[in-house]
Amino acid sequence: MTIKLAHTDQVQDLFNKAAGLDNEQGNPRMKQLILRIINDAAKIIEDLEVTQDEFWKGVDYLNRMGAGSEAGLLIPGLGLEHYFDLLLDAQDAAEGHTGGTPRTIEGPLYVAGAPMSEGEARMDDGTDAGTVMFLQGRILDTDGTPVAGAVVDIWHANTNGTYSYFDSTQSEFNLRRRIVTDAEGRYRVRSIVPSGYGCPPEGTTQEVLTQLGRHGQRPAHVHFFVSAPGHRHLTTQINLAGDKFLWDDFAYATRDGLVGDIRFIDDAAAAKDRGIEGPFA
Ligand code: MBD
Ligand code: FE
Repeated sequence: MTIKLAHTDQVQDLFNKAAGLDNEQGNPRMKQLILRIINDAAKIIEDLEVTQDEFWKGVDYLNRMGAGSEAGLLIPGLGLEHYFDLLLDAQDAAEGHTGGTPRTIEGPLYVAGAPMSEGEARMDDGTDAGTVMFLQGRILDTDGTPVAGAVVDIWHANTNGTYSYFDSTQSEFNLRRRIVTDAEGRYRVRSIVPSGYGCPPEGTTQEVLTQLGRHGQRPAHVHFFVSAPGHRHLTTQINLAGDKFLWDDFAYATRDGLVGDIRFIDDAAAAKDRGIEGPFA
């Protein structure tokens, strides 16, 4: 026996009122979103015969997830942040916008306001005995013209796979910098090779992933925001080739075109031959 109670006029009336549709106050967009969420929740309860026990376990989960600030971690783990990449790509393709570096997810660990410098920066505070990493590139528009004065906002994890601000043992803005590109669109940084990220093993995100038979690991990666006046903001990453989790990323952020080969060079003179001149400041 299936009762489609959520579809009845009585219930729709209730939800309309609950979403404030019978008043003139508030925010219309919020009303639209909340009405849809209430409706879809009710349909899930009916269709999947959600028990009272499951319902209250879900409520408790949301409280615990919020208490641990893990909402932004569960969302990419469920593929819902990468879904935006697919949606925006499809919209671009439909509008004939092609080329350029692919976008990928931002993730929950960005912090605004990193130190800004012209052309180059050192990103690490020198306290982590990691492998020195030189990372450099050019910002080009989709015609291949260099973009001078673009802001390249870079952030990545340390050798423990943890990020400053979220890891209180690191100094403020460690491994977070903004570099303004030079006249040729170039930026370069000295940093340390990051390690991959793992969801907190005792956290609420891993709790769900375990129920799904999944791990919560990301490959080693470096995040980028690129912005310039008159250009669309780009959110992207370089995921490091050779990482065990490169194509087994719990957040689905690794994409074709966003895999970076890391070349290990022991000899500073050989590095200079490749156009790498460090250390910077
Ligand atoms: C990360 O470092 C990250 O980039 C994402 C997407 C999710 C969790 C941690
Ligand atoms: Fe990350």
